[in-house]
Amino acid sequence: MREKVRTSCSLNCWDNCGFEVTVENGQIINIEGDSGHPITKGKICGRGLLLKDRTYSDERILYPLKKMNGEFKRISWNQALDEIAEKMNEIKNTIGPLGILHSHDYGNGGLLKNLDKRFFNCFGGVTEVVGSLCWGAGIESQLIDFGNAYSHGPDDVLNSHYAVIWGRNISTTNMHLFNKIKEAKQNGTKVIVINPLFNATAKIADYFVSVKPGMDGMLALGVMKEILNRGLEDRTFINDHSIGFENVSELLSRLSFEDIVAYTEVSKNDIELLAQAYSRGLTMTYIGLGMQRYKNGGNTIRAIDALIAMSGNIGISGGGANYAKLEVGQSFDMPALTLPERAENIRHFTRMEQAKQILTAAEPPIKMLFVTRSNPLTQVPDHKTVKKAFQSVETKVVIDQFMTDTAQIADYILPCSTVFEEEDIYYSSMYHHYVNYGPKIIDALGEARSDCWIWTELAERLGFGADFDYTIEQFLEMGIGDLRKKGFNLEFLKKEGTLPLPVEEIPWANRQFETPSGKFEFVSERAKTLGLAESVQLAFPQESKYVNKSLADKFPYTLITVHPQRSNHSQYYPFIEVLQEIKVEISKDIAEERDLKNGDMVNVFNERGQLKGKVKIAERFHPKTIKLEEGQWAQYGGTANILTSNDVSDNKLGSVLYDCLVNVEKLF
Ligand SMILES: Nc1nc2c(c(=O)[nH]1)N[C@H]1C(S)=C(S)[C@@H](COP(=O)(O)OP(=O)(O)OC[C@H]3O[C@@H](n4cnc5c(=O)[nH]c(N)nc54)[C@H](O)[C@@H]3O)O[C@H]1N2
Ligand SMILES: Nc1nc2c(c(=O)[nH]1)N[C@H]1C(S)=C(S)[C@@H](COP(=O)(O)OP(=O)(O)OC[C@H]3O[C@@H](n4cnc5c(=O)[nH]c(N)nc54)[C@H](O)[C@@H]3O)O[C@H]1N2
Ligand SMILES: [Mo]
Repeated sequence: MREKVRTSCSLNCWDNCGFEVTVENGQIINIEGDSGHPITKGKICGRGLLLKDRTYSDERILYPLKKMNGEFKRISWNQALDEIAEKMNEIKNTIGPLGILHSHDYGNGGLLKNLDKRFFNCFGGVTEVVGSLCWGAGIESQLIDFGNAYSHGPDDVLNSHYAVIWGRNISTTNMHLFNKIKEAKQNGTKVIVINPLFNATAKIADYFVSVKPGMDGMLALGVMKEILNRGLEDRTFINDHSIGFENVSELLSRLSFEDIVAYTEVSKNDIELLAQAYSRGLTMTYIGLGMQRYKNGGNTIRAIDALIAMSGNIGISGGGANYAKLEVGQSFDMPALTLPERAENIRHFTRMEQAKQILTAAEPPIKMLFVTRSNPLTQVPDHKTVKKAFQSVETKVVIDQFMTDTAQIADYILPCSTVFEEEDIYYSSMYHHYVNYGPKIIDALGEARSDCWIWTELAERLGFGADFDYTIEQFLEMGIGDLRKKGFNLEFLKKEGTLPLPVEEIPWANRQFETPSGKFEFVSERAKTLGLAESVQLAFPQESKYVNKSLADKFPYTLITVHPQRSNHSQYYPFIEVLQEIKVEISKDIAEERDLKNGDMVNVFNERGQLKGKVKIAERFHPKTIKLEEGQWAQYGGTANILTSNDVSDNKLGSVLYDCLVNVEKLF
């Protein structure tokens, strides 16, 4: 029998697409977009389509594996779970539960994926990772400025005169926003793209502003200075709804346009154009994740927030500082699901520095590692240190579907099911507020099991089975919590396939901010208490001539390691042949300086490591920039994170993935 079932994409992405899956005799035979989904409207990308191939791939791990004498051998679930539970108890009883590190990311957007935290909390609390490789610096900045990180509803850009896509590549990473921007453009909205790399998003721009990597904060300062010079700032907002603007104007008075043009490598003309767009309004800004992956990333986002605020683009339809949509994840009852109060003790490592911290941890040292929903050996910066640190841990458990670079070094691999083999609900706190229902559509292949099943079985063996003695439906209800009172319920979601969360269409419309002062904070006491700068500063990337001249002399090019169009991070490299070759895209001036032609093989290197790849010259990249795609597997040449630094951003919770100087040499 053939039937069509509505479900969801599970990938870590802005779009959280609705799927319609055709099933015949218990097999998925086709995936297409759910045309009834109000946001994604039947259009999905290649990554979504390939979830079927991932499910049925011959490469999939379908049985628990244990490494014995250097080789993986199939074992039973009982053996795997008994041995892992025994090891956990042994560590708890000798050095304490903090000797276990839970390293995870967001490889799957299901609500019940958060049960890993419930498991480790109920165990007594382990060493957990905090901060984010992805967007940590910007989130922290918006928490400081606004008190939270909210975005406008997807349709509101149709009311904007200008849409500024600042440091994002939406044509590749957020296709439904890209389509919405094209619609807005037809409606008369002018599109401005600010990026060091001219990409497919830039192609639809009315204005493209090419900026020196890591200098966007300075650019925002320049635009504010121009707005002030013209007397076009929104004095009502500044006086009535913000505090501390004097600090920003004082900083601006110390900066000349000559300096700003020299630092940003953006012309005065372009600065004037941006000032005009922002002060005329209504200007919708899509603040990207790219430009906060620098040492000065937190400061950059605070400067851009400040520009959007002082120009009067906050809390109005057609405006906005869209960075994240945290109101989505915050709608669920995470404490009920994860039971934080059950952890007696917790130690935190940052995601960026986890490897360094494993190597130096004492009292207790890390004796056991659990990796869930992530592939740190490919995705975490400073790969050499990550590999060394992870390998040094006595017992390593990886829950995954594939033999990733991280799974390769595991002692136990526990095979988990895919989105089609388990029931959950899916959301993304990035772009829109629709939650998708994902029913269990097919039986799990082989002996793959859901993460939830794995935690339940382990909890039983460890003596807290009662905390997991719930059905999937009960867990989902637990997470939905008080949303029921607002008309969002599981029954209705199952029937409809997707439902909107009750969130504001226009954040901060009432000008009541969630900061300590209740106002937009150009100056923040909270930041000061956290040991951070209280307001926007003059700040540079750490790997730049302004901070480290000798490093910049040795390694003159900035390496930006963006997200691959055809893969979600590392997840599709084994399936797509063209991805298996490393492509080094270089700006024209580098080609001239190093005498390189398209197709030449080069070595990209710095003090952390090196990578080999094939040159492609990009005519319109900002001078001295190189682009690589992240996610590459070791067997196909190695991850870009061989070259990146594991330092943390200025506000301690973000990565500095793109704050990375390299050199290139031609290979023969
Ligand atoms: N196809 C695909 N889509 C994805 C993902 C994927 O792996 N593949 N991943 C998903 C995830 S987890 C995320 S976080 C999002 C990320 O979505 P995006 O933020 O759109 O994607 P990135 O590749 O991180 O893009 C960073 C952008 O920042 C630019 N950039 C780098 N440095 C600077 C700078 O100094 N200034 C400015 N102005 N721009 C700069 C880069 O050129 C690039 O265009 O995408 C999601 N969608
Ligand atoms: N150089 C560089 N590095 C980067 C970035 C960059 O731009 N440049 N981007 C950063 C960003 S934005 C992000 S978000 C991170 C992403 O980092 P990761 O989340 O570690 O990246 P993925 O490759 O998506 O790995 C997710 C893993 O989870 C597995 N998985 C999928 N579904 C499930 C499931 O249901 N359960 C379990 N247990 N596992 C599952 C997948 O098979 C895959 O191996 O990478 C960061 N690293
Ligand atoms: Mo991300």
